[in-house]
Amino acid sequence: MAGCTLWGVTASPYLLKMQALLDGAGVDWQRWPEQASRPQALRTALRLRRAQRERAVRRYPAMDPALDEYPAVPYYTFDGTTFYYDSTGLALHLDAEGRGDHPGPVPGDPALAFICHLIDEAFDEFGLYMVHHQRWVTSATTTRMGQRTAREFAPLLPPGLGPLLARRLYRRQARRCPYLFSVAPDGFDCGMPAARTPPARPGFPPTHTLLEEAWRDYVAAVESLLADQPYLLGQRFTLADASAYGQLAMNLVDGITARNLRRDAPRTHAWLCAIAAGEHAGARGESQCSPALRPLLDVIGATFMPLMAQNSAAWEAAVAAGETMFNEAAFDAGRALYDGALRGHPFRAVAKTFQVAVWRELRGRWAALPAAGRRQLVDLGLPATDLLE
Ligand SMILES: N[C@@H](CCC(=O)N[C@@H](CS)C(=O)NCC(=O)O)C(=O)O
Repeated sequence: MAGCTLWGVTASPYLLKMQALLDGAGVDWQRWPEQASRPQALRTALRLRRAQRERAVRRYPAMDPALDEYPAVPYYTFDGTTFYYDSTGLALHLDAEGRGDHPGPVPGDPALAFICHLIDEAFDEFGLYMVHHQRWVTSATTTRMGQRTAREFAPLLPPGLGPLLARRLYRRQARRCPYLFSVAPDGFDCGMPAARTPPARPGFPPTHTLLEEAWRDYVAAVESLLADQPYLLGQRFTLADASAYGQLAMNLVDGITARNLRRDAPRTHAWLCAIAAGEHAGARGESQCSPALRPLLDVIGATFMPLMAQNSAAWEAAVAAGETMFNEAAFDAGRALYDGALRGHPFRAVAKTFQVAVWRELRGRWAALPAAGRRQLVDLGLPATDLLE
């Protein structure tokens, strides 16, 4: 079976998710540029750049050109010419094309498949905010992400430029914290120089407590679930595990957060390390919606789901008011901003089109679920279903 070439860096939770999906499917992979020769890395970087310019990069099964945007990383290709992006897209790609010789990453049962996609998107969209905050705020003094990423880009860099890239990455990512929902209180000090200190922003309520409480609750929910079963949805590895792994494992290299994980959630820490080592490949067995899922569904229903609903409402209102700029460009320009609240914590954020697409897709899956499946999930304790209607 043809292998897969991933384009990205281990600093990205979505790349970690892609690696785990490929291991789970038994598909060989390489991570470029780090594992490529200089000519291979330069040629692929040029090809990818051209494909982006020509809007020829694909998303499986389809891209929504109005709402979706190309990321910086990761990308994947099976033939070195056709490039794809999106980690959930890779899961569906593997599933549909029966690549690999293991059962697909999405359970067949419709109600289970819905929960699988809900957990996947919750970690993709809200998980990112929590782990980015853990890296750049909680682990600001111990993360080595800059040097690590510069090392992984080395095949593309002129000799000696690594340290400069590392320095720029630290500053860039700290500066981007408010766009990724992590807003510091005024006068915040993380023990680092100002250029590496995640900023406050006038008019934006601080969100550090919100994100730290949520991270603690997500981790505790996973820890209790893994006491009952080897994976989030039962006996075998699914897309839900790949997504939770991608986000939570991102912090395994960040020092303070990794230590906190090992201390407060030893089972989860060991689970993440086992998936990183590919031990989930070939895991067989049934998937099921266990009552032990309840704490995880509760925190998803109090964070991810209401955030997606508020983001979609803000986007619709902005479009109705003639706004055309969204996502990071709008955030930097102070446009398409909205006020909301999660778990009693106020926040200010920018309307994100790609999250409108995520929420629209999830609501579509809920609407397509047979009534018996919805009832089963409501009986299981799935919260906030009114937001899905
Ligand atoms: N939906 C994409 C998300 C990819 C993504 O957001 N990647 C981040 C890096 S981890 C990115 O490109 N952020 C924009 C940037 O850093 O400029 C996936 O699942 O693969």
